[in-house]
Amino acid sequence: MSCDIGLYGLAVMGQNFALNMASKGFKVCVGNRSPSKVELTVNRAKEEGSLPLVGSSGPEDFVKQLSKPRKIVILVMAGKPVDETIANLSQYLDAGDVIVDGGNEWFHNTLRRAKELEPKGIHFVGMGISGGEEGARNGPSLMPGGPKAAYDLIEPIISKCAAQVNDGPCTGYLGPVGSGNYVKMIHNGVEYGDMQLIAEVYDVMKTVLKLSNDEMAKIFEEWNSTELESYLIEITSKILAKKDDVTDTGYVVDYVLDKTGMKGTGRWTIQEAAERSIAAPTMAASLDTRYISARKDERVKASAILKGPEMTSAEIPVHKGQLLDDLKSALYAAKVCSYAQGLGIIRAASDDMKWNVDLSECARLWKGGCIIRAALLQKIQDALARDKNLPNLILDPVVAGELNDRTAAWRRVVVTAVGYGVATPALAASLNYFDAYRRERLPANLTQSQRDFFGGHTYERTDREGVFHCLWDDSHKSIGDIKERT
Ligand code: NBP
Repeated sequence: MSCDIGLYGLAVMGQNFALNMASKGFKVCVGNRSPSKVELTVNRAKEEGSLPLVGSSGPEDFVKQLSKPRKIVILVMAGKPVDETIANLSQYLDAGDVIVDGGNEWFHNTLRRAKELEPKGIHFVGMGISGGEEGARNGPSLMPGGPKAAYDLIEPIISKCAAQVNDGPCTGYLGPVGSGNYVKMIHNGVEYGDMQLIAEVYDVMKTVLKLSNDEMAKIFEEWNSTELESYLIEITSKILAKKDDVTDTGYVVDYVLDKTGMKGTGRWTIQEAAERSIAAPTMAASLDTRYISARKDERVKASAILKGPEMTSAEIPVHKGQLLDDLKSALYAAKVCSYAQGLGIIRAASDDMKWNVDLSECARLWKGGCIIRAALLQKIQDALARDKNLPNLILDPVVAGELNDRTAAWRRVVVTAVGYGVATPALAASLNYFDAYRRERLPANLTQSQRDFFGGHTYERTDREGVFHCLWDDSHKSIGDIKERT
């Protein structure tokens, strides 16, 4: 059969996305470096109701089975495997064909590949996919960036395969090549922030309030029908409630080693934030915490040497109901600030790269299918649609009102956690971001004065136009020959 689309790379994501496309009625040809996964996928397609999916014996056979212009989704490990796969396939492709890389790829690699394929007339699209195995099979969030003509060719297929929400499929044209990978990278950075914020709330519940796993599971379950409704809150409740069937005592989560792994997209997010001069303290705190978690051996030693405050509720009184309400408010507010940071990075990159990414569209296609899907995203979408030029999400009047309503609770949580020696770097980072951003005047006047003192870096004044340099003391006469520059 002549296939509508090809999928090359049949690990977790590829297999499931191929079956997803086939179950929507598209004829799919699949290929993989190791033939065994081709066979496995073909068998799965048969078992799942004779889905229209065929295998291939190698790159040439794979390409031969596709109708023109050919559309190919690659889902192999990011980096070199993508280059090798493109090289193997492109020798059989023609001008006008489309390659879509669905991996978590560094956007500069995507830009390079698009350039390399340009002379052959092959269109290249970088499309972030979120939702893991389950999402890939039943409806992920798809974040494509590439030539519009190429997007138009794949749109009928990806729109049907993406998660569907109140206002359509969780996919849409994000912009030129690179933008899709970029938005996915920031999605992952935001995911790091969300996960860390939830972990800190869990730590306060467990360490300060001494709640049981079942109590915490119930609270997260309740929160999932409030403004905190989200996939990550939902699975947190399920994780906390899961009994251990290896030992038949206790809960799985309590046996899980406290070391968090990572694959790189969180680090890229922070590198990019620095590259674009955008503050992203919540996501940076989340990344730092993963680094600290990885140093388990050192922490074990430190726990015997370094002392915490050993606070008791007599010294810092805590009222359980109040602290739980406060945690809920703090989690929501801190999450909003984290999203503001992530969207700020996308805006800065989009401006620099002239991608013209619509931020409300990003929020829209994160509403379903992906790991950060959350009720909050509708509010974010609405805020960014109200004012496309909003410099920061937290300047939207509705969002600002929600933050202002929660600051007292948020501060109480951070103060309590500090008092008890429970690290809450992301909750505190978001609060500090909020407190720095809302201040008309920061102590940056002193910092800039110091820069001028030791380095002659000059400063601007509040009372007149121009650039100034001051002779701060006699020892700095050597750099003080410019007293005032305008
Ligand atoms: P992996 O990232 O684990 O990659 C395994 C696939 O890459 C296999 O098909 C493997 O072929 C192929 N491959 C490798 Br490794 N080296 C190759 C080479 N030199 N040439 C050709 N193929 C090669 O798969 P995944 O977890 O399904 O993820 C695929 C992409 O989607 C990645 O970029 C990932 O970051 C991204 N992603 C993953 C998830 C998730 O939940 N797993 C979620 C969202 C996005 P083989 O079978 O012959 O070894």
